[in-house]
Amino acid sequence: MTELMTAIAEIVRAGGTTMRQAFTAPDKPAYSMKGRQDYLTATDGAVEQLVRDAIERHFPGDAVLGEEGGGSVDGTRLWIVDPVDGTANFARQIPHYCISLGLMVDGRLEAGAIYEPNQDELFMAQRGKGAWLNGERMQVSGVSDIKLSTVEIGWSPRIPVQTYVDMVGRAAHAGCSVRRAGSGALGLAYVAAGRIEAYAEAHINSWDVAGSLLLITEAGGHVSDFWTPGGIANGNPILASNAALKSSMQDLFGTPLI
Ligand code: LIP
Repeated sequence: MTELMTAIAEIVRAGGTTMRQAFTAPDKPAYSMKGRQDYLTATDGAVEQLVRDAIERHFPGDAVLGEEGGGSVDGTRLWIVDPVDGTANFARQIPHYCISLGLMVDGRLEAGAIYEPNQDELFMAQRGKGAWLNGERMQVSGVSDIKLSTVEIGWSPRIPVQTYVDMVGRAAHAGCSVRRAGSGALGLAYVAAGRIEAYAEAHINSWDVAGSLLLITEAGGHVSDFWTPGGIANGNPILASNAALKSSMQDLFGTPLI
């Protein structure tokens, strides 16, 4: 493992340990609402600060953009972090959440990691060096029949209800098994791990995807062009798919895959 990936692994594992301690503490994490169906816990802020401090130690001078603290949207070296992706799950004691961390250099993702502390699963990728799950090489699934596929379709209050309903309806009529588990970052990591065939969402934020997108392409899958225009600052729609269903998924969701 390269020095960069060793540092990233250390940072996301430390964040995950903090999450897990809060999640299992006798006094369950209190939460507030940032908006409709938009949860916030003290752990979100604590983990993001842990990540910011660690990046300053390991990579002084690098820029950081975080879901809770905001920050730069440009910079030669930019770290993009979602300290707790799946906050609604975390707040409601559903063990399906993760920390997501991605490194962008000159506007291109160079490394990414997702850590899910409940299963102790560390998903990592570095450009050109493959994608790994707990040290084992990851590969997207080989499922080539859409009627045998599982697709996760993300939801948030940021999109009109009918948009989401239409996406679910199209996928279900195409024969997909449709799920929604509440963490976009984990759903994308599961595409890379071959656990599901595709992930789609009508709008998702940069911090939700920055740790996962490279996992998918390094595992042989395809993703839509999330970053332009303005993906870092404003988010965008996202589609990710295995290779065998690339054409079917881009036709189904009307989103070109790279
Ligand atoms: C999550 C996102 C995703 C959405 C989830 C949730 P958060 O982000 O990864 O876009 O489908 O409902 O919003 O708020 O848990 O960090």
